[in-house]
Amino acid sequence: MIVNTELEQKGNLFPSKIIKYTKDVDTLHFTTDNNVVLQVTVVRDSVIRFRYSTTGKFEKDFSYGVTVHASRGYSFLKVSEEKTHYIITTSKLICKVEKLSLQVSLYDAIDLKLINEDEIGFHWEESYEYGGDIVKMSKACQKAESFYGLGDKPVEVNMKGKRFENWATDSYAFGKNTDPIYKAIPFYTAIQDNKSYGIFFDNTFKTHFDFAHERRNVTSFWAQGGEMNYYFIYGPKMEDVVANYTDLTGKPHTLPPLWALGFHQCKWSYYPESNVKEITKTFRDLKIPCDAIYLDIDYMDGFRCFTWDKKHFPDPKRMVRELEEDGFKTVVIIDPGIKIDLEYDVFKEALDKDYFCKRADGPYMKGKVWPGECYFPDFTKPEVREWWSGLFQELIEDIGVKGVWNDMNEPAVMDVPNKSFPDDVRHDYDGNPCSHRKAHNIYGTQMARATYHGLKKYAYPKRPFVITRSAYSGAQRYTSTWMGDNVATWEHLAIANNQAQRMAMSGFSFAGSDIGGFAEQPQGELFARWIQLGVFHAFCRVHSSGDHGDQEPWVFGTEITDIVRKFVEIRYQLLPYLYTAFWNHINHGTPILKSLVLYDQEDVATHYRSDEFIFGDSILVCPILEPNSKGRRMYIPRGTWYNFWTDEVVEGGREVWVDADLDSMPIFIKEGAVIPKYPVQQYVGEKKFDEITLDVYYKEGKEKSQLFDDAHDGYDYKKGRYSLRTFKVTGKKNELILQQHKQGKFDAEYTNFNIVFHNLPFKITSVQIDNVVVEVNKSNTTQFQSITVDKEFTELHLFGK
Ligand code: MIG
Repeated sequence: MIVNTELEQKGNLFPSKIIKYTKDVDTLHFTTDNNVVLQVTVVRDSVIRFRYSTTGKFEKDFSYGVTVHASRGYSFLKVSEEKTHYIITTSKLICKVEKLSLQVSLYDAIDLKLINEDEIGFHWEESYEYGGDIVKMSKACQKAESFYGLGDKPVEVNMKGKRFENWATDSYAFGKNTDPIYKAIPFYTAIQDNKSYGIFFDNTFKTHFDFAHERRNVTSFWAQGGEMNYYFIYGPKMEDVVANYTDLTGKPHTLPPLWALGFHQCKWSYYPESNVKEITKTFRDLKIPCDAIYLDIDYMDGFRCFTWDKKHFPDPKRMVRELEEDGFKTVVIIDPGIKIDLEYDVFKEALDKDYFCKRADGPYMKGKVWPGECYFPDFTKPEVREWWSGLFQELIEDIGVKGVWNDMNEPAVMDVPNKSFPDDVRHDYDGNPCSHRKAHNIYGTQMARATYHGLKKYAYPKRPFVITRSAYSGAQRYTSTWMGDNVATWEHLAIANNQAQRMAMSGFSFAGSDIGGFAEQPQGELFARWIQLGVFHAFCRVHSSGDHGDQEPWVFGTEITDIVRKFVEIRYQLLPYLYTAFWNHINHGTPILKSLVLYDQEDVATHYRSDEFIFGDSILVCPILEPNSKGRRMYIPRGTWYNFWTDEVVEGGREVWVDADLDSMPIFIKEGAVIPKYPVQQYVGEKKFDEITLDVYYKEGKEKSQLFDDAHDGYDYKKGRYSLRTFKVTGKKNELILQQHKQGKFDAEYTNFNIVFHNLPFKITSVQIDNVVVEVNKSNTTQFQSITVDKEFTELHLFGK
C-alpha cells in the first residue's frame, strides 16, 4: 500500500486490508479490517458505481442527481479472486480491487489496456466540527490525459492543470477563471490513450476537483461531507460517456416547445406595459424574428412573487394575450425569497404551513433579497415543492404566461459575507434531514423542479418552459439555463463560448449566455459577434442590466441591426435542424454542442481546442472573438467541409484562415450532410408553408442525416405522433442517390421538399424519383441545383456526366 506519511501527518486515514467480501446480484461489498466498506455496483456494462463507508454502515441510498429512469440492470456479474486482488468483469470493463489497499484500477475489457487507476485512492479525514468525514479520492493522471466538463466553469474547454470548487454562488460580473460560480455539476470526462471515461461524484456537499494541479501526475476529488460515492463511466468514445452520464442523471423530460428554440429578448427590466409593447412592436417593424419577451423583477408588486405591479401592468392577462397574438410568448421571473409580510398570502400560507427554511435552533432563515427581508421555502421538501407548483395556476392557466425564469436560487442572499445561507440552516432533503452544507448545491435544482411541475400542470396540454440560474447534476431534466451575470467584454464572449460547450459536455445542452453581456454595454461590433455565437446555442436570449443602457438589436445603428437580423434569420431557418438535435439529445443523451475533442477525440490536435465547436451533427462553427477582425485562423476537424457562405471545399485536420467580415462568421457544413431549413418566419408558427428546404452537400461515399418533426408543442409525440426521417446520401463520380426512410405517424403540413444540391461534381443529365424519370431544368451550372419533390419520396437519383 502506498501510504504517504505526509498525508498521514495531515490527519488522513486510509483503508487497510480486505478481510471479507460478499456478493449479490449486481453489487459487491469489500470490508477491510478497519471497518471500511467498498460497495461496487455494476450499473451497466460501461458504468460502475463505487461507494465507500468508513463506519461499516452506509447512509440511506438517496440521490437527487441520479434519475429513477436511468437504464440499469446488469444481470451477470463475474467476479474472481486472485492472490493480491479481486477482478470484476463486464463486457466493456475489467475492474481490479487490491486486497491490501482497496485501490481500484479499470481496464478496457477488449484491448485490456489501462483506463484509470487509483493513486492513493480512497482516504478521508474525520471532521470534528460537523461529524462524519471529509472524503477524498486520488487517481493517477497519465501524461497526455485531458479533462473536460464540470458545468459552468469559465475556463478553457480543457481543464488540465486546474483546480475547482463546486459551491453554487451568485457571481455578479464574474470573470475568466472565477470559481465557483452559479452551478455545481460534479461530473468530468477525461481522455487518455484515445479512451474516454467520466467520473460523476454524486455528492451535494461542497466538492473539489484537482486536475493535475497540485501534483502533475495526480487527479483528485474530495467533498466536505457525505460519502465518497462516484460513478465511473466508460466510453471509450467521449460522446458515449456524456450520453451515459446524461442517461444516469436524466434527459429533459419533455421536448421544449419549438418557440423556446427561437430568439428571446430580455432586460432588467421592461416596464411599464407600454415599454414592453414598444419593444415587441419594434421587432416586428424591423422584421427581426423573436418568440419570447421577458419580464424581470419589476413586474411584481414590491418584488412579491406571484403578484403584479398594477400601476405598470394594469391588466396582465390582456397584455399577455395581445403579445401572444403578435407571436410573443411572455416569460416572467420568479425568485425564491418570499417577502416577510403578513398581508401577503403566499408568505402567510407558507408560514402557516411551516414551509420556510429554519436555522438549527428553530428561528427562520431570514435574509435580504430584492423584496427586503425574506424567508425561503425549503424546496428539498416534497410537500413544499407541491405547494410551490400550485402557486403557478393563476400565472400560467389564467394569465397565460408561457415560461418561468428562476433566478437567485443558489440561493443568493444580499449583504452577507458568504452571499448565501449560513451552514446551520436545516433542510428536509426529501426525508433525510440535513444542514445547508449538504442542501446548498441542490437548492436551485429543487426550486426549478417544483417550478417545472407547476408549469407542466397548468400549461397542459402545452409544454412547460423553465429557465434556472443555479443547477446541480440532473437539473437538465426540468429546465434550461443561462450562465448568470456576465460582462459586455470580448473576453466574456470567449467565456460564453467555452461555457456553452462545457455545459453540453456536462449533460446540460439547453444553455446559453446573456447575449451582449449582462453588465456594462457592448459596442455594436461586440453585440453583433455575440449574436453570431448565440444563434448557435440551444438557448438564445439577449439580456442585460438596465443600469448600463439599451441592448436591443436596433440600438447600435442600422449596420448592426441588419447583421443581427441576418443571423437570427439563419437561426429560424435552422430550427428544424436544431429541433432534430434536441430530439437526439432527449432520446440518446447526445449533446447539442460538441467540442472538437468530443467530435473527434482520436485527433489529439482537438484536445486543447476551445473556440471551434459542432452545432448538432454537421455544422462547424467558430465565433470571431476579437475586434476589427476580417477573419481568423481556426482548426477544421478531419474530413471534408463546405464553407457555408461560398460552398468552397476545405480539407480538415489542419488550421486555416477563414474570411469573416462583420456580417459573416466561419461556418462549415460536413460533406454528405442534409440540412433541413424552414422559410424565415417572424416567430414560430407565423407562417404555414407548403415546402421546406433540404440542403444536400455532395459527398463521394455515404452519409446519414435525420429530420425530426412533430406538432412543435404538446405531448402527442410521446404517443408516436412524430416523424423521424433518415436521409442517406450516396455519392459517386457521376451520380448522387438520396434515400429517405420515414418512421412515425406524424404528417407535417408541408407537402414538398425543395432539395438544393451543393457541389455536385457533375452536370445533371437525368433525374429519377422513385424510379420514374422526371424533367428538370438542366441549363444551370453544376452548383446549387434544386428540385422540388413530394416529401414522401423514398429515393431520388441524379445521373450526370
Ligand atoms: O441581483 O432580477 O442574474 O439575470 O436580471 C440581481 C434581476 C438579480 C440577477 C440575474 C439577472 C437578473 C437580475 N438578477
